[in-house]
Amino acid sequence: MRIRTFDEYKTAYQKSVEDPEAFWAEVAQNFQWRKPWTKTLQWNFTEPNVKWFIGGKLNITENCLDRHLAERGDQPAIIWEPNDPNEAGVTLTYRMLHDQVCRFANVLKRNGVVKGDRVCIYMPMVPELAISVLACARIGAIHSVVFGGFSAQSIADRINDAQCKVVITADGAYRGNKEIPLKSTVDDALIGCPSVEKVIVLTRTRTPVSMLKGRDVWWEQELKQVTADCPAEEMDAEDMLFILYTSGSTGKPKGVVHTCGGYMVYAAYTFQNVFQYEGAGDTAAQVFFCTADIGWITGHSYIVYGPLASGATSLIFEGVPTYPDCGRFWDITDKHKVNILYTAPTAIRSLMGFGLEKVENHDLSSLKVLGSVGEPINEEAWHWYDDNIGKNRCPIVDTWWQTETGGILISPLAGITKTKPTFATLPLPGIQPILVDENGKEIEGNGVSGNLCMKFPWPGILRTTYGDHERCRQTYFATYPGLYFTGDGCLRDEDGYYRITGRVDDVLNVSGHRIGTAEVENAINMHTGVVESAVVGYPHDIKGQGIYAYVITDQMPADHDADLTKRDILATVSRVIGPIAKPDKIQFVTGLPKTRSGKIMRRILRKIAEGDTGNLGDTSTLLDPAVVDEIRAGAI
Ligand code: 6R9
Repeated sequence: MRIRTFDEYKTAYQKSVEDPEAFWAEVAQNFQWRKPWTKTLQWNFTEPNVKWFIGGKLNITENCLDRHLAERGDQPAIIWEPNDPNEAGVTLTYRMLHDQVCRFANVLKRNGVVKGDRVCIYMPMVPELAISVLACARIGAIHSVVFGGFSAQSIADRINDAQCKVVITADGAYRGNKEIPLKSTVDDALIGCPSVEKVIVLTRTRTPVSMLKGRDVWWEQELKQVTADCPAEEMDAEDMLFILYTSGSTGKPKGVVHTCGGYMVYAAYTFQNVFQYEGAGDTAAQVFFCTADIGWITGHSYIVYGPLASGATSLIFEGVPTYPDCGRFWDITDKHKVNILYTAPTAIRSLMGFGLEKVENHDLSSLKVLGSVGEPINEEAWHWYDDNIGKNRCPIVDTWWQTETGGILISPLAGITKTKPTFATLPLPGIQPILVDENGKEIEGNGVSGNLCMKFPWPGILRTTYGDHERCRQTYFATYPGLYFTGDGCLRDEDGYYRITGRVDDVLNVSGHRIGTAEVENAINMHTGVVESAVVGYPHDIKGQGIYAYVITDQMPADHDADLTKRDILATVSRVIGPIAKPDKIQFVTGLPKTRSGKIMRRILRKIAEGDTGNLGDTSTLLDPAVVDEIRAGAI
């Protein structure tokens, strides 16, 4: 399962393409199955229908917990670093984590959760979040984690889409010097969620919360009622493990579905190989610190499942990189002797701005590998990370992947693949990328660019979008028949190295978060007086992309009102989606550039937002070319 040299990578890659089934069957032997699979793979990309390890039975928590007890029961599984560095942290060994997961799984059962039920989790980054996720998996309930920054409306939409029966939350969350009310946001959401029968509330901030009789129960009280004996539910390899909502170019977020067997194999295989994690054998377990939130796929695969299925030590950090000061990541690295740090370009860029003072007063010599994920990393950030954090002795793995892919698809293997700044380099074994032009024709050879697709399934690929398989087909498999379309543009250079250039659809990537332009427009359009809006991305020094909104109101706000109206619109977007979707810039306009068929020409709006107003290209097909001059004159 473990690749140690570039030659071994080449051999593994070749085998994975020539005989994918044999390749993945061999990898999957490294896990604990209750019953072996009878057929390794069945697939087509037309329906689509992808099944891995057919007939295999397992429980992912037996792989993440039980099987480690004999050999590494006393090794830390989770190290938790609280928001406030002066608060005591928590270290959970595999034995302790196993015990707590079993207990909480019994709490879920006590509250009526059975195999196949959906459970929504809206929690701070505390160990209990990982415990909740694993407890669901233990009893075969399907978790749907909603990032703690989403609004009540977003929670409600997700709960209703999946018809969740139970919500797990906390009274509040600490983030930097802020206290965020989670339970009261859940309360607002639940006004419109008839499927929810129970809410389990963890105590964290001990802010006053309303607790509804018959519906709301305290985590701590419930725990007193259960034992630590909870045998794992036997799951089919293709049973659903979780749903995770993600934004696309149209409409509401989709519930991406991952299943038990393939996802487990893929998350653990990529974790061990990409980061070259040491500690599975005789060596002491390395400390792995992924700074993502468990509310995103990166946290699912590389805080919880990948590391734990590999017997690793995973560090969970509750806070933000700039609290109490901009040296927090380096403080944590020093304090816990972090060996592998996995973070996002947006965090690196924001920390770069503070200079080196808070880097240099920490000992970073424990670091061995650095990772990057979520968005393209620019050359300047890459070098800053390499020079100042890795001191030019830690390989950087720029890992490209998506919620839909379950795990990393294109990335260097740490210390094995020669890196090149801004390049995700080469596909992992089992991954067959292909570049196509607009018509779906393959672009062969090197030194070319195109739309990035995959021509063969890997075990971690999404199986469907919850409750709407047709939407899955339409979104990912219909643009280029026979291929999985990623939505990303990509360059393959002369060495055959891949560089992801960004989304080619109407999806923005703001600070590593995926946000659909249509979603933001819908939210803006809900604001009173707004007639129409168009949202585009523009380059932003720290966030990667910023959100630029062009808004038509029924009455053009007078100068003295414009600022207030903008702030009101931001409040509406915050309420409808969450603060992460707030536009950075709002420009009031009287019209939008539209074609005669009524389509907004986003290309022009993008150029204006980028400040590139010199050459807007062909505007002759516009219904009203004069509108462009007005927009250009008022650009912010
Ligand atoms: C894991 C994750 C997926 C989108 C993806 C792409 C962008 C992620 C990247 C990257 C360039 C990288 N992306 N990693 N772009 N280089 N190393 O982020 O999942 O939230 O679903 O976002 O993020 O555009 O399509 P998700």
